[in-house]
Amino acid sequence: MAQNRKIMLSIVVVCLIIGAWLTYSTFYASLRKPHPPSVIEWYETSRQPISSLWGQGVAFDGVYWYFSGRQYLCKTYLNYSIIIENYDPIPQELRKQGYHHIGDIDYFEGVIYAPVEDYGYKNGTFILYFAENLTYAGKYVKTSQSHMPWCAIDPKTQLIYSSEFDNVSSLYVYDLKKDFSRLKDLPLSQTLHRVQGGAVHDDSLYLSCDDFGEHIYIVDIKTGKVLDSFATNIGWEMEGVTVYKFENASLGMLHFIDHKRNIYHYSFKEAAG
Ligand SMILES: [Ca+2]
Repeated sequence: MAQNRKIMLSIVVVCLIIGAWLTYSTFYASLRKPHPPSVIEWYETSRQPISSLWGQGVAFDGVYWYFSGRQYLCKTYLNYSIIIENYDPIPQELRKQGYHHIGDIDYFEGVIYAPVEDYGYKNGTFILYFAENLTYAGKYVKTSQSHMPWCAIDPKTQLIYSSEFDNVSSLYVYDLKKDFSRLKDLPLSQTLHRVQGGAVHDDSLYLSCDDFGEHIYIVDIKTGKVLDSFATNIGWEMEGVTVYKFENASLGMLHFIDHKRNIYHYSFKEAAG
């Protein structure tokens, strides 16, 4: 009997110790402040006035800027002085069909990809231009998109991303390697409004939206998850965006334009959340 009582006592003591330890560790964990996660804080590094013709899109190839207007393309030096302009970029054949509005362009391997809308918003169309001289490259691809405000190419995968303009709950993904065939729709983790521009950098898609606060959204291009966003509060219509990390701190990494007024350069720092 005494032996049994000893065993029971030992079990009770062990249980009490485990219980006390669990209570203590839970209590201690609740007392400890969670480690503040580092968050990215975006800030404006500089801005420059732009030509009133450059109010739709922007791209950068590592050396030159490219700007688009509704029916206009332009290539400039880093200081925005003009190298070449095209005042009549939409091929006659497409103009006759009502194509009149170039959106936010992108650059990839010597070619400018322009997303172009028609009056009836029937078939948003990619039109390709030689980046060297901004002449029509002899290729366009119609899609079943209604609006086509922007396009952005992931140079790693050669996938081209685009979307409708408003109430955007998913992205369209086309494959350049398969002659722009529509590969899939990528659902977003949140619905975005008035999407005006896009650019891919390091597996992230940067979207510029003319929503309340003129936000930039950063999307994981593999999952569609909105990873981060911030309000620019520029107070003017948000337009195209491009991403290129400059050594020059005043140029930063993220670059976007408003409607015919400025180009803005942003950089980021890690801040305690
Ligand atoms: Ca762009």
